[in-house]
Amino acid sequence: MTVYAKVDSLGCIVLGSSALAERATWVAEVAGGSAQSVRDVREPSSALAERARTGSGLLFGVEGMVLIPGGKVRMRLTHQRRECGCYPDPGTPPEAWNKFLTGENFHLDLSHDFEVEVKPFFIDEAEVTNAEFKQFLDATGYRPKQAENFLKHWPGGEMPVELAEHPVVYVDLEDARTYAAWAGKRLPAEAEWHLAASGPDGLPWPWGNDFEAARVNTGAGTMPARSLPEGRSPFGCYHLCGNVWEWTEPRYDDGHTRFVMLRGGSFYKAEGSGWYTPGGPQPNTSHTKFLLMWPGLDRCGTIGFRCVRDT
Ligand SMILES: [Ca+2]
Repeated sequence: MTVYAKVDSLGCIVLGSSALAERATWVAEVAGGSAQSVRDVREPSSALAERARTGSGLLFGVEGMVLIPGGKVRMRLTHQRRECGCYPDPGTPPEAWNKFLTGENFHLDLSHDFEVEVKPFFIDEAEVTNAEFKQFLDATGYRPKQAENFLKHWPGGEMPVELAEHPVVYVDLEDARTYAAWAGKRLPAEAEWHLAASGPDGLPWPWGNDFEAARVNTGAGTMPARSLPEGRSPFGCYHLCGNVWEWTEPRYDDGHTRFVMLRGGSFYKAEGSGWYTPGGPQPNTSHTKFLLMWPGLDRCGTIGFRCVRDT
């Protein structure tokens, strides 16, 4: 395991309070250094600017991952109810699912505001790529029991070379979980993903307070997972907003539906109707309830994932 300990990289974490300064100190201690630079994340340090310019370099983490200090994560989120809630939802207990199948109740926006305590963890700086997923397949021979639409974007089961560095898609929750376990990782809890995307200041977008189209994938397909460095999160992660939606844990089951909360949005924006899933890049204040039905349907060209690892 490669541990990177560039103390000056701390400049991109933060921070405006003593509690956050303590996190920075903790990060430095874990990395074997000491906190020397504490700045506001909205004004990136020269180190971060350099990393953003070159698209390279790591914060404190295992290779390809960044360290996220633990702490309380404030989950201020909104989503469309879509058949009951996503829990915790005040007034929407799982057993009341049949009151929310039609009409206003079905389409109602639900807002959450609660806190979750998370432990420190590492998170992939980028979505898992097709090349990385191919390594997993080559090493394990993995094939899902229900293979419908599995890697549908790989003609004849062969990874298109031009997509090697793009996020892998057409993988369901179990495919992603299996990859993560092989890599010695796991999928992120939603609160972990949320913290990685919004930073300690709870930013509405990974880079700041306002949407900026130049920082996200607005094209007609996926982009390389390590592109658009100007859209990186406070901790240096790529494409937490957009490119492809990302699986989070846990999988919920309220007796009526099984579902997973997806985060970040994708390049794709359906037009012409109301849809279960919102289109385009999504802010950190939004998540969506993705109903699980069948692996073949759960595998989509707009859903990928990244992994986390405990410290
Ligand atoms: Ca993404």
